[in-house]
Amino acid sequence: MKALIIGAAGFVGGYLIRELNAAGWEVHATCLPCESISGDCTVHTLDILRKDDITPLLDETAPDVVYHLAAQSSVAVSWKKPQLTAEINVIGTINVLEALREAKKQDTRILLIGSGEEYGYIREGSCPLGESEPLNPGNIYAATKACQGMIGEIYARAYKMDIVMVRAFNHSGPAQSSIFVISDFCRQIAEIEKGMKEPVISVGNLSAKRDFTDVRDVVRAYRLLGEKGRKGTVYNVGRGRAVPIQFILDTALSFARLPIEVKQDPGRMRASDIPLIEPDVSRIAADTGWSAQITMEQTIEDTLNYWRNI
Ligand code: A2R
Repeated sequence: MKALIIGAAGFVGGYLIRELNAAGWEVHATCLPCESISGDCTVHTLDILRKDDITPLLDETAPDVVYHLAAQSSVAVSWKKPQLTAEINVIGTINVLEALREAKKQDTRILLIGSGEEYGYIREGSCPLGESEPLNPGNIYAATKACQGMIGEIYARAYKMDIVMVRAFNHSGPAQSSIFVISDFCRQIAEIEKGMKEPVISVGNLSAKRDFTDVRDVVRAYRLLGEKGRKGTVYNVGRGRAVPIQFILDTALSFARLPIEVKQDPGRMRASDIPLIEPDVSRIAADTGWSAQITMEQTIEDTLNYWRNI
């Protein structure tokens, strides 16, 4: 199998390259001219806003599966730069789909990577969230990802293209930005251990329950969906078992090498934190056999060791 990963310089891209390599795939990967990619793959530069550059790349690489990871993926940035977020996440995706359509690459599968954030302000009692649950995005990033998925469904239906839509819930692991909670706690602990910070960890709402999956499990799901997903179908990717943020804190602290005080920081509390977000992952399990295998304890320990070693 041959893959083209668009937007491979980010957090998930490197893991996906390794996953596909290990399964014997040939991998082509793109990044912006200002970025670089490490891993066993052929690297191309591509800005998805330059549509005319996409078609020659598809011709040159002739992939069986395109993984579309390129995005403006930060919720915080999406509030500050809504036009840019919509441009990259919506127009950029349309550019990729149009290039595939025009190239008449009907047999090329494309995975559009969306987000569990698309469900947004969920109804009470609606967890676990099935893929047919209404989308009610609560931020600009989530709205653009919901739009990406809807456009994907339209292209799949109208042009019979082989498109698979993914709604990935929280994923984490070594090298993730510390704006995300597991990485944030682990980074703080590592900095305390190195004497860079007083022995106090700042935390937000610890009672909210969220669903976390190791990024290495997530990219295995992406590989399997590339191989076995049903065309035109939306898949939740997650563990299917939410835990309170308190569990992450307790686990991370259990690995700490010295006593650490916990301090609630009002700046980290969100006004409208939804108490529970948990996906129903029975569809991906039924169609691909996938389920999350790596324990949260392992993810947290590996992430802490990452921060200790940089
Ligand atoms: O924003 P940058 O400079 O970090 O670059 C990101 C890149 N990217 C683009 N690539 C091609 N053309 C563009 N116009 C463009 N704008 C941004 O896509 C970054 O290198 C990559 C996305 O990687 P991350 O932001 O690290 O996302 P991550 O965690 O790897 O997630 C992969 C996908 C994204 O679509 C998320 O929204 C979704 O999974 O959850």
